[in-house]
Amino acid sequence: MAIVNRGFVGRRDRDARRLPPGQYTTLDFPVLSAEPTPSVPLEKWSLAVQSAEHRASTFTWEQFQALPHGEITTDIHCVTRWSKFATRWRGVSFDTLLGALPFEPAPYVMAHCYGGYTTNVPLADLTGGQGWIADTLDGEPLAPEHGGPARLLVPHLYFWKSAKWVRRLRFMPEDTPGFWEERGYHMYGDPWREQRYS
Ligand SMILES: Nc1nc2c(c(=O)[nH]1)N[C@H]1C(S)=C(S)[C@@H](COP(=O)(O)O)O[C@H]1N2
Ligand SMILES: [Mo]
Repeated sequence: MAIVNRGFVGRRDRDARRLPPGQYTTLDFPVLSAEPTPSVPLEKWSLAVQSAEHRASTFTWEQFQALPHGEITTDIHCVTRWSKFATRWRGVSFDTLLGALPFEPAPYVMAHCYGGYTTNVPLADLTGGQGWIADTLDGEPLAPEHGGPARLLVPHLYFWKSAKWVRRLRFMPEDTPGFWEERGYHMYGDPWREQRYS
């Protein structure tokens, strides 16, 4: 009896520890977009990476697909309080992307999206397997409403940092607010410290 009971409590404990403060878990996948879903044909899609000195490297869809891809299964946490456990993504890690650049990165990144959305993330939060350009979710090409063809994925920060429809990554010497950050969201957005608003 005691053992069974402890096992049950243990699992609930583990889930509780997995959930940042003020969040609840959801099984479906809500769509949150400030703008209409842009339609980007793959032959027109590109990802530009821009240095702080305005040098740029541009990847076509084909070139992006040729970069080594990896998989990550991770929990995600939206500032509107839903969290979703164990989402399975495939994409190019920032480590891989940085290795393909002919210039040195700067300490902050602004992600610019088709549709105009922007968000800022420190480079230190994108390296070491933490940041991805994801193009696949649960084994399927990333659906347009969830950011397809490709989106940023930075799952240890609130999900507004995971910019959908990413088209340009711009390195910056200083941290500068993006779309929601200019409207009062936190500059960093750590769900474990409930950094929702500044
Ligand atoms: N381009 C763009 N990216 C975005 C957003 C947006 O409005 N536009 N919303 C952000 C927010 S607030 C969240 S919670 C997630 C939602 O992603 P989902 O719609 O795939 O759940 O995308 C983030 N990335
Ligand atoms: Mo969000």
